[in-house]
Amino acid sequence: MSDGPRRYYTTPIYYASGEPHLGHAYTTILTDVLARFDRQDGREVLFLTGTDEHGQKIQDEANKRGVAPIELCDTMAERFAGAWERLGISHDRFIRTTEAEHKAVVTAFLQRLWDRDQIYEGTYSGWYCVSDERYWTEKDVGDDRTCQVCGKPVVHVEEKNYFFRMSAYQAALVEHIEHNPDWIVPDIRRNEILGFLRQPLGDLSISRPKSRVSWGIDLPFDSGHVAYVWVDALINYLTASGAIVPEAPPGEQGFEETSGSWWPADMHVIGKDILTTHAVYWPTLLMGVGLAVPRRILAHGWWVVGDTKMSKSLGNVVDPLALRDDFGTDAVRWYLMREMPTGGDASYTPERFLTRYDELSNVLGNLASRATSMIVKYRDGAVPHAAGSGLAGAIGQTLETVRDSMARWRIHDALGAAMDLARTANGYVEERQPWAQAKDPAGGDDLDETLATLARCLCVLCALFQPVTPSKMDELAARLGLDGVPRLDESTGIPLAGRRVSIGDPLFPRVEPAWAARSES
Ligand code: ME8
Repeated sequence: MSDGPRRYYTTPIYYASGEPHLGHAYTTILTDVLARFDRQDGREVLFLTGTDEHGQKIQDEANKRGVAPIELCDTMAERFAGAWERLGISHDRFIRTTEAEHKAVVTAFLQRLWDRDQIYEGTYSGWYCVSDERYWTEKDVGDDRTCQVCGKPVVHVEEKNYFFRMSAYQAALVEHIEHNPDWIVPDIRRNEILGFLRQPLGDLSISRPKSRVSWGIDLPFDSGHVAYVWVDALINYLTASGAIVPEAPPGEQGFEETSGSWWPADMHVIGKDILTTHAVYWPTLLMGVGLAVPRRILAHGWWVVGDTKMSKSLGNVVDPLALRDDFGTDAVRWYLMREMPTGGDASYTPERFLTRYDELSNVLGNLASRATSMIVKYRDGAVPHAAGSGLAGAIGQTLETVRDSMARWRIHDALGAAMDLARTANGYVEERQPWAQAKDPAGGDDLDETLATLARCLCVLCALFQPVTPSKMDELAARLGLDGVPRLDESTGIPLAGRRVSIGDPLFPRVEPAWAARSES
């Protein structure tokens, strides 16, 4: 991660063969939270997401539906973009691998590898999983000949392929990982890759004969083959960075000089299912063309249902948009970020969703509602002129914990600490009993201090929750009479005395969709 003023974040680009589900939403919201947190901290951010539109999987799905591949991609790209809009994603660029700009960068990249003698022609004989677009060895597929990742049957292929000399970079990659302990986060994933790299690394097939897959980008040095979809897809991160200028003469295309562009990416956020492609194929390909590797890879865990990974091919997906229709965008974001320990797995259950929603409603929502109501009731809606320092210690400690957790990409801990501050503030209300202070003729100053403290705390909470619940925090900022959600570093000092506070509907109202019928106990 650069310490500089700019950060470039990416999500995987999702296959345009199926609808967005909760797993895709998780990665994208996680990246969004990181991007928003950095923007709020004053950094300039490039946040990239998009769709992966080539390869056999897309070709087969389009055939199944009886449409042209590009029609399927147009439909699905719109579906993903629409889902991200409805889930409050603040990406700066939505890339599609069928875009002319991307095709030109892939072509330049492959030509560059070819010119540097990094590619040779050979024959591939082995197993292939269409669903994951991956080759597997005899050992990988076992006796039942199924894919290691999705469990679907694999097919045997024997074909002419072009290979990238990936094995030549094994030692350099191991050295890079050993010298950069935080390059792959969390540690368990780093160790997994180091373990994988203890075996000899083979070369990488980077092409498919058109006789089998025609839906792809032509190899510049053999038009009878298209680029392997994973190579095509990984290069999207480079396309969007602006580092490569394909039409420039060789030597000026940007492969040597990347200053001024967004490359290298500060963080690729991915799921653990695609760790090898990102932590082995991608950096070695970059070494092959002479470019810097990304600064960090964050590989999160899986949302599971029961014991099984949630996935389209397994048919057990939860629709994030349906949840959002019932509870609102911010509730879905909060649940996903708070429930899954960043890097680990988590199980989706409606009960846990409700428990997390109750936290928003009963702790944060309740605090906002009682604090604003009391300022309106007892002080005619104006934040009193008082120090408001009653919770300064707790606020200071929370900010420290949040910053520390975010710096270690433990988003769930950062959010837990923010919610704990709201809990502490509710405790402060109980302890101070402002309703009693209001009745006490000598309690005026104490009441002012209580209310000013609560206003300060809400102001800080507004900044802390903004990356995860942005639209509700816009509402809260408006109710506190602020011009907008304050920056985190300004939230402790921004003047509040005299601001006009207003009361509104509950921020997180009680919701009872049929599936969420709560048992009375
Ligand atoms: O792999 N839990 O696309 P994809 C958590 N096109 N995250 C999940 C998940 C789950 N159950 N299921 C999916 C591809 N994801 C390639 C990527 S990148 C150059 C090319 C998320 O549509 C997670 O981020 O299969 C995972 O890595 C990604 O969706 C896979 O999406």
